[in-house]
Amino acid sequence: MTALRIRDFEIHPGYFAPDAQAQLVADLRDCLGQAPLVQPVTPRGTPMSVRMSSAGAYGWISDRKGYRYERLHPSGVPWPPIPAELLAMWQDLVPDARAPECCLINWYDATAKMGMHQDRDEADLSQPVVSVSLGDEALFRMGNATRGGKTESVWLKSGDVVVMGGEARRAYHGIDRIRPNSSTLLPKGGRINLTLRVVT
Ligand code: MD6
Ligand code: FE
Repeated sequence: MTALRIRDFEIHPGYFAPDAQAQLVADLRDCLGQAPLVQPVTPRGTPMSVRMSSAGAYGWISDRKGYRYERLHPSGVPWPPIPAELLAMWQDLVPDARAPECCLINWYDATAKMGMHQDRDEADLSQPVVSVSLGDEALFRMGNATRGGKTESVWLKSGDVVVMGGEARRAYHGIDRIRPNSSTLLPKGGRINLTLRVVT
């Protein structure tokens, strides 16, 4: 499958075939058994609509104390290792990048969304972020290095991968909405988004 480029966003439709998606879901169940999903709040105390966990050396946390990376899940246990097939994907798509140190796991129910944001809590913004979509389709909006201005949107489907490098690494982006029941991958529906990052 050939990649699609929108600005500096590199989209790989159907990177993971259905059987590979099912294997990923099985591995993520193991991860979430060790480091359960939590509903984060913003630093101002507003609950986010997604539920989150992480795998890897660091997990991304949002709570009243702010946004940051932590070595431990809020329960005090280490984050589980990043599943091998995700490390293989990283090696395949961004071979020149350093090894990923965090795989953020976001779970969306039918009504969840994510406001326009930049990913900039990482020390080295020359390193890409790579995201994997599983389950229900999501409307992904891509903006600019500063808030506002023209945006372009694309529906991300189960198995699609997005590489955010170059100019896209600092671009605002978000999820406007989920298309409920658009995938049968997850038995109870919903969407999982994985973002792999270099943190340090
Ligand atoms: C999502 N993704 O697809 C939200 N961040 O659910 C992100 O916020 C994101 O897709 C950095 C790089 C790629 C992404
Ligand atoms: Fe993001």
